[in-house]
Amino acid sequence: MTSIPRRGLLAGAGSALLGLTLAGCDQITRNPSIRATLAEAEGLTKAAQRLILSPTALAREFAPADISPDFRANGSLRPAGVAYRDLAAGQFADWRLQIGGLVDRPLSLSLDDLRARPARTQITRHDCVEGWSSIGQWTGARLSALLEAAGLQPQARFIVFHCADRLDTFAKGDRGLYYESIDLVDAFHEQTILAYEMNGQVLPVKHGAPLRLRVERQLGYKHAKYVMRIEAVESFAHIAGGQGGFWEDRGYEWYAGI
Ligand SMILES: Nc1nc2c(c(=O)[nH]1)N[C@H]1C(S)=C(S)[C@@H](COP(=O)(O)O)O[C@H]1N2
Ligand SMILES: [Mo]
Repeated sequence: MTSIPRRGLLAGAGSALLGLTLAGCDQITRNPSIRATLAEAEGLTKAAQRLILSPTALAREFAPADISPDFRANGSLRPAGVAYRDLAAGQFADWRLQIGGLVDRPLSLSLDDLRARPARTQITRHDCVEGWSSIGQWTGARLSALLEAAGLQPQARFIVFHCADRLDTFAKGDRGLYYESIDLVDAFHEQTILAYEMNGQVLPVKHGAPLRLRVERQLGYKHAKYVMRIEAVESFAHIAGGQGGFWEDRGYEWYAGI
């Protein structure tokens, strides 16, 4: 815990807040790459949130009665191109999730393979930066278990999610492949899953079929839909615009804590 950035912020915060911050950190700080991530000052927003929120604190979970009858869909609603069309036509039987980069054992997993891995179901609220929220139930493979199976190398500090869709923005001619990234604190968080089910059904195309990220303590744009490939990296500076995500390359915060 001594490596948490900007500890000085806590100076006047009192022992109750300090106690909350220290709770549950033991396990996570045993991992050297997580320690390294915590050690880097990523900017005040993230540092401040991480001080108040323990690395293992859960996002709020809801009851089945709270599920939104009409969960909104946003951004890409169906990736263009024959490759995705053919995969979808075959119920994604030929689709494989690739897990590579800084790992000892690269993996190639079918939906059935993913369903056989440790899973989690959670009912959470999705908050879009555009100002709407919806509550849904998500079931998916725990990212931590997949990364443990692949064996992260010590230099790995971020997990990048490469998606199937290209997105246009309001700016003329601005178009790019959607991607996102998270640090190892969020990657190993209990509620961070790769969801293949929504509200007890197979994940619909408009919500990111066959697989989408749920990273519940952050805003909607971090929740990459249509995930095709996962890459462990030391830095994302060499990817696309270098800011760690499609919207981050266009000015959004990389750490989008709620
Ligand atoms: N691949 C991909 N992932 C994406 C997006 C997108 O356009 N493409 N939009 C993001 C935004 S801004 C939000 S709010 C959520 C919307 O998820 P939903 O369609 O399931 O509501 O997906 C996020 N993930
Ligand atoms: Mo969003």
